[in-house]
Amino acid sequence: METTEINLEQHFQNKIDNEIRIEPKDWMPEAYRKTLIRQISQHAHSEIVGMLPEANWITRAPSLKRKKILLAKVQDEGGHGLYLYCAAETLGVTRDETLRDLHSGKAKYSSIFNYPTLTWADMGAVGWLVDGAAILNQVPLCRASYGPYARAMVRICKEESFHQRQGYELMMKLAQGSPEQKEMAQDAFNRWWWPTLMMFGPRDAESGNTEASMNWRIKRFSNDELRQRFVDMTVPQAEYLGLTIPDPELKFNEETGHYEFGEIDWEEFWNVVKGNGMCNKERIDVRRTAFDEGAWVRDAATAYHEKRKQKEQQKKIS
Ligand code: BYC
Repeated sequence: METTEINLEQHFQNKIDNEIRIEPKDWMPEAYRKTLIRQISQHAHSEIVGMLPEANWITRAPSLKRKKILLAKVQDEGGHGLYLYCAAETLGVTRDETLRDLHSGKAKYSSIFNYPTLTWADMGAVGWLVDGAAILNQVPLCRASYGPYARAMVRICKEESFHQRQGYELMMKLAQGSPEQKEMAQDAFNRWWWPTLMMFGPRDAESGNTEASMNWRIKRFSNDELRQRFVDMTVPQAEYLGLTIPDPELKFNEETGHYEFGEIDWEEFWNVVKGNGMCNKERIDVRRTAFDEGAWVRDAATAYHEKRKQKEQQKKIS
């Protein structure tokens, strides 16, 4: 490494260690840039693909109030995806490139969105569990060292907290409803509990990116730390709803003050991550079709922009 590059690297790490944000025009090591592009674009894809399992229920929401809530939530997620794609663009990657990687299957997105939403109760379980997990993971990202990512996360987290609350409230209504409704809530809980624990990523020992991401203060907590926090937070919420946690090994350890839980099915996790989950193919097919069918909108917007530019130039000349 050249002396100047060592100095730049040292200066960069000093800024990180002193909690000074890195901004788009600042010098940064190539590996930091690549890690951010990977994480931010995968996060954006997760938001966009995450709209699909819920959009499935908009036309079947049981009341006008629930339909409005669900519509607003899905729209928020579209917005989150857009802020995040913009944050990724500040690192020198184009929207076309990130979308190409999603459509070709090269880029990952959260494993959780490859599970089907089978009943209305799944809308409650997704809001309560999936958004609950997302908040735990994302609140520390509001302090990520890269400015545009951290700032996008502040707004996203505010909206996520409403998403989580509406999910818990929906589950409460079902859990306090008829025996059939309570059964639906329990069934949804049984199906979403384990996939939600997988959202936090592989065990720390298998998490190849954590060490560097923590040194760069992109990640503030490891995958296992956040997963444990989620279990500790969610078990009392499930008990309050009167639902049974689908884990016979779950028990509270008085000494550590934490819940111990059973082994996650890591084979299932990696299978889903590698593209072989229940809905992987369907999700990507829907995204590809939406992209192709939206080409005329992008073309029209570009043509309109060009026309306006030309008109403004003509005005300046005359
Ligand atoms: N699914 O070294 P690791 C939402 C990959 S959206 C798929 O620990 P890292 C919502 C990982 O990418 C929620 N892949 O990685 C939206 C890596 O592969 P690559 C999305 C996963 O990055 C709509 C490999 O496994 N949230 O909440 O240090 C409706 C090894 O992992 C998963 C974010 O994206 C997974 N679950 O840590 C409702 C948050 N886990 O990339 C809700 C931002 C791991 O090296 N992202 N992999 O090929 C993060 O915080 C981190 O990227 C992760 C993983 C904690 C997810």
